[in-house]
Amino acid sequence: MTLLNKTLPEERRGKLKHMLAQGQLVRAIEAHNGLSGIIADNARIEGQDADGNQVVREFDAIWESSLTDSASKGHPDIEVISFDSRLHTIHEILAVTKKPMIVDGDTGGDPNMFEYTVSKLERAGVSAVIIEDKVFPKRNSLEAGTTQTLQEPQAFAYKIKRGKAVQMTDDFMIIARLESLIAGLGLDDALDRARAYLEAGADGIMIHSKSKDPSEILEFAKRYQSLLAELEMDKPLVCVPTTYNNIVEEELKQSGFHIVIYANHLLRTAYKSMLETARTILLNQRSFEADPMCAPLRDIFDAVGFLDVKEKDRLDESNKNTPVIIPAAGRAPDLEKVIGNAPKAMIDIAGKTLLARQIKSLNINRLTDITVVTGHGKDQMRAEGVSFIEAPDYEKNTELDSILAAEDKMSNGFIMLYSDILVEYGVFANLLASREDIVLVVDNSIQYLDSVDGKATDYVISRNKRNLGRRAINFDYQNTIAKIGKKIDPALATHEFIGLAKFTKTGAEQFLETYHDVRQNLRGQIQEAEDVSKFRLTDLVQEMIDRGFNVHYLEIHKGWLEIHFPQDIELANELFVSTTSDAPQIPTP
Ligand code: SPV
Ligand code: MG
Repeated sequence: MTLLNKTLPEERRGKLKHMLAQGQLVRAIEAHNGLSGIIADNARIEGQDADGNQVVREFDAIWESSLTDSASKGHPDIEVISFDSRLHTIHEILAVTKKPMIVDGDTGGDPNMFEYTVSKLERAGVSAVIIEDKVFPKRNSLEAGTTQTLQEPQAFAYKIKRGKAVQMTDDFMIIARLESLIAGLGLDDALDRARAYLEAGADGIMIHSKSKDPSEILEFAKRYQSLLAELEMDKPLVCVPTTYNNIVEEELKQSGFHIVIYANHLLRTAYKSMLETARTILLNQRSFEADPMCAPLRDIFDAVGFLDVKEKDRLDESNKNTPVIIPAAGRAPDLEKVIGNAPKAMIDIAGKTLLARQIKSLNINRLTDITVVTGHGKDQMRAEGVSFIEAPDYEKNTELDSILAAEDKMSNGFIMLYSDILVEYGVFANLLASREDIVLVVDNSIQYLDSVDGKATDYVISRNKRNLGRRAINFDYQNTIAKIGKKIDPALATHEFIGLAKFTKTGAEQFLETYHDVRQNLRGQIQEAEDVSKFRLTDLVQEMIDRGFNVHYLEIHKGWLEIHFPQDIELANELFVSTTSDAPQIPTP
């Protein structure tokens, strides 16, 4: 649940009346703040009843109790908490819930005050207010020995009339609460008062009792039905079975009750367990022993919408303009006969350079911060909408050094794309959506096809068991790489790294930390590189894996081309010429 409860006041307000019109027993539970409101809104059980019927049970409405609102603010229930403060709690609960709310309006104050109360509650989307016929300032009804003074019935009836006159919709209900039994005035007094309040326009009656035995409220319910028949009215009856808590809902329903309110139970359980936890910590002088008494933090995060926020942050992060680094400084010895001294990025594929096609694929995925690292043939490098930087000492360096030439683009995460590959648009989209910190795009076709002779391939061995079945689902978090390198036995390889990878901010930190450590502190053979000066990207990735960093992969099946040999250019030309226009189409990169 989040603040985005998507329930407008006008949608919520009429829900209570609607439920009552359906003839259902409305089950309400108390809430005293946003979190308990979320519990009231979400609590649900599902299972089979004693007869084997499938049942789903939840609360239908929320009771915004004066007792628990006051107690949660550390105050007694004596109308000392201002209406504004109560309204604050009410708004807090409404913001995070969908269910209808019944507000405990205490005595309602004088008729003028009550008009404002009705107006504000109705506007907020509250479905009903229940006011009790005590004299202001009232005392809570449940404490034995408390003096309870009731208001003169006609004065209370007048207050109800005034309230009914200011309400603006038919949805809102004003329910009169009878305190005759609490004050020891008996059933006759209660029924006389019920008659007066109904005649004044009350939308229902709540009969309150602090007896442990439900017989007096059951007797009231019987006589209330006769009263309604006499008045030719049909108005709901409400009870609060806090003290007579043995009776079950179905019996209350059969006895003529329409709304049952569990008025204080969430606050009471919270108080008890908070006290126990506090004492347990004091006793042990640490929180270890108290931990099993606590809800996991993640449950709280989930309930209050923090996990939703985290997910949205992640999407924002992955959708923002992640910098792309294209290392394009190397020679292309296998292509020199065709392209001479030109860099591979400038190879013409059906009328456009390879680099221009890469830029288009990136832009379509809203990736526009592109840095091309040049070196060999740099004077011939041309492209719109990218920045060029020159790799230092590019004749001697590896592609990893070229990538690192763009180190200042890496701090918030980056995408690395080799300059000699063409990739379907959707692969970038999937890569951007991936959750993990380091994700390499790998092709699984080598499990089914022979690798190309003479071409050094970046083999990958996945940690997952090879799935030979026809059907499978991949979960991103499970897709981790065990080994990567050119010297891996092709028979053991599960995938081939295509030359596209994503690093989040954290992934980039791990990448740079490992790179700089290796460059500064290690000498001689490192992974497949015989010397640190020959250290390549795949060596660095393997080194990171060996140091315990998780390197994930995004698996594809074909969907990309590598331009390595003259025949690759021919194939690319064939594929791209066969598409008639520049318009994006699947799978045109
Ligand atoms: C409340 O919950 O505040 C009530 C019910 O008014 S009782 O405490 O039983 O009076
Ligand atoms: Mg109350």
